[in-house]
Amino acid sequence: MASTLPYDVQAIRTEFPILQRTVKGKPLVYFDNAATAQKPKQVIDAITHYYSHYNANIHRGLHTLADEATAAFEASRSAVQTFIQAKHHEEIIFTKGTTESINLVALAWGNAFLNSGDEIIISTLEHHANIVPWQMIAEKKDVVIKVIPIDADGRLDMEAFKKMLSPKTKMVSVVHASNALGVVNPVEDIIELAHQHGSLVMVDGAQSAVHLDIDVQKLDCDFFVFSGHKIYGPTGVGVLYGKKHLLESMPPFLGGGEMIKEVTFEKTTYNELPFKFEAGTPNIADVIAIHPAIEFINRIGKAAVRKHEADLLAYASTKLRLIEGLQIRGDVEEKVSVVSFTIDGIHPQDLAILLDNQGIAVRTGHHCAQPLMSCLGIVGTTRASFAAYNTIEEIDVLIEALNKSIRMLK
Ligand code: C6P
Repeated sequence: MASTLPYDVQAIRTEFPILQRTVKGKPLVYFDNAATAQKPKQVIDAITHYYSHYNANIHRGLHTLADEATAAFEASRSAVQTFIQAKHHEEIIFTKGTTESINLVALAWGNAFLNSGDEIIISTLEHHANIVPWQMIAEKKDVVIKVIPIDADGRLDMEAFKKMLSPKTKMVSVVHASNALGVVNPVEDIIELAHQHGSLVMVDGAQSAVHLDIDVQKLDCDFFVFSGHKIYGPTGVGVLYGKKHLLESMPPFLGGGEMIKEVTFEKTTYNELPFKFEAGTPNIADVIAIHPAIEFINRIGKAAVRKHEADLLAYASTKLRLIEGLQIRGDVEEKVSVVSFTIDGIHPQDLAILLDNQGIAVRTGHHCAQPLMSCLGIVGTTRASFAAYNTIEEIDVLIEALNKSIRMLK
């Protein structure tokens, strides 16, 4: 396919050491980016540099290393603030990842503000991380969870959503882009409608933050969450964005050092934002390494990457549609670069093993979205997800390997 690439993909590939390796004697084709993206050298180096040159605890020490570590940690917070266009620095809370961020809101906000009979709305497309924490708090608080249905292609039924909204709705928590299908939800409309009914909205941006331009002020979402490792950063670090007045009104999630102002055995007063929600020594090195990950994305530009990934998705989808018995799940216009498919008579797990033997990493199974799989009437899918460093040639390798695997399995 003749594609006018907006940047030099081969040059970008040289920044990722792992892309040089082989798997089972074949060049690695890494199409499991929705699970976790590979890391450029700058991110890996930032972690090594921290431990080699200025490893120290932050916000507490009165010495040079502590000052340097604190400055780098807070510079990362500023980079995240700009990355998602948050109004205030202190609206950025560092967590372990999307999962912890959602738990923080569900449990800390939910404990304080949910009452018996209240309602929470989620969607059929949710990852387990945006289902289970709500079930935990719903059980405790006697709250009802409602689920927005989807059509056969994974589009949300917005008419059904409108009918679900009522003064009882206290929180709408929806995924921005589905990890299992790639479908992008109309979160702008969801936020506007929910706000008209007085409900808060949390957006699970685990799959959208790396692909889409995020402006939390324009979106007007109340909470936005994502993970560092899916934006070319390290594992073990994520972000909770919350509107300042909401975070201020919420009780802390965890108690301990850093989150306090003053402790006596009789009473403790809590620290100001963002420290109120960052109890204990944080994952300093990995928070610092989010900064070069964001710089990497900004250097190429999200629009250029989006164009490249859209080309990859269109090419892969066209080729996949030619395979007999193959069905793309979530075959809609508004998608991030995820293609999920099933093949008649073939179990995704068997396919994954054969693809791995040919050096290709894809994800198979329910993708931590079991209710979605049940709704679609399938056990799981095979999912290929593309990143800035993937190429058309790699898709050709996948298609050839798929055809070979199907011949072996049928
Ligand atoms: N999805 C995937 O392969 P954590 O694990 O906390 O970084 O992210 C959880 C999570 C929450 N929401 C969505 C939409 C997600 O995609 C994920 C992670 C990975 O699809 C691992 S299951």
